[in-house]
Amino acid sequence: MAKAAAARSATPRTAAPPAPNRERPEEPRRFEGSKDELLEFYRQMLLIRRFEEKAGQLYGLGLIGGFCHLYIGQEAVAVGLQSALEPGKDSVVTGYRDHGHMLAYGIDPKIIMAELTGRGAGISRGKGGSMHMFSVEHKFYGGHGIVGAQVSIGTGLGFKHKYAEDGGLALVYFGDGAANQGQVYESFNMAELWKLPVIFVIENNQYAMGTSVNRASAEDQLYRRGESFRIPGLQVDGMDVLAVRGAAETAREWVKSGKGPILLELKTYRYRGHSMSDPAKYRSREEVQSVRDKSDPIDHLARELEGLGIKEDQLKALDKDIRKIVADAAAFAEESPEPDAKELYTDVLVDTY
Ligand SMILES: Cc1ncc(C[n+]2csc(CCOP(=O)(O)OP(=O)(O)O)c2C)c(N)n1
Ligand SMILES: [Mg+2]
Repeated sequence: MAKAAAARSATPRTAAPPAPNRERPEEPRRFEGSKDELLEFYRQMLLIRRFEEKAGQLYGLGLIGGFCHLYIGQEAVAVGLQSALEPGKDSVVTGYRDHGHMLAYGIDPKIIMAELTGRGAGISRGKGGSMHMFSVEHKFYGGHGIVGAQVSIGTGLGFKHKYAEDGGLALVYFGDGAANQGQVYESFNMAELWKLPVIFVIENNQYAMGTSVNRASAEDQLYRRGESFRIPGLQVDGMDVLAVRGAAETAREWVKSGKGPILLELKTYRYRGHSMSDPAKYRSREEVQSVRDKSDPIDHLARELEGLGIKEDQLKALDKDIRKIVADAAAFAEESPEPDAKELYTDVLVDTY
């Protein structure tokens, strides 16, 4: 006892002087793209929306089994961020709400829909389903069902880019709920210590299943979550694709110049339930409607395009084309055969290692 008390009293009472301040990135500027670039963002966001609506229908028809988490409302996040990356050079990893991220990479909607319906032509040969899609060719590393697990995997991807000196970065998405997981902070520590090229992105859609961010998070300004690791954070309007793209450029410059990781908090909203089986009793219809009316990312960009002289008819024609692409993807998925029985033992561990 006496020994312990002596040890305590030997502890210095004055705190060490604060470490020098970390350099901060400049405030990002809203992206000023050409008319064609903006139209492309619009097309990609609308493709994600229509694809997800169709996935919801197919789920209702019993054609999609297991879990299915839709991305409706959050389209500007994946499109704005990934448009600033180099596919095949930079890596991306995310959670189970992953269809939009794959579409934003230009991956064929047919093979994504075939994966959702568990067909052999799917991107994971029909064996991954909604939550576990990969494309090594695009350096898209999933698709993960364990909340927060992708953050340490993504930090490893960042380590690989630095170790191999291949000039790539890792874009690591996770949710507001995942932001309270312990492994996120172990990853932050290593990423900053080793100055890894990682953009950590919190997709703050306000809810983790039925729990609102304010109810579950002591610090609900999630962009500040890297502060004790000296990782700078920026809060971004995730419903404005041009603001997202601007922030993505700032973040890309930061990590590519060797300054270590950066954290972006994207404020967004999901219109549908957590997954297809969520009755969403924890929030009012009025709350959802009000976001749809005031902040919808696709409507937002449509108004911007109309200001640039694009006629409403042109946007309607684009919507028609996209509906056709999605209908074709659904037909392809329905017509494709299920995986061959011999696939049962491929890509899975069937032995000890
Ligand atoms: C380690 C772990 N704990 C709990 C779950 C169950 N679970 C699945 S999704 C989820 C909520 C995550 O919310 P958030 O990170 O905000 O992502 P969002 O669904 O909003 O995209 C929970 C608790 C899980 N899959 N893994
Ligand atoms: Mg969430």
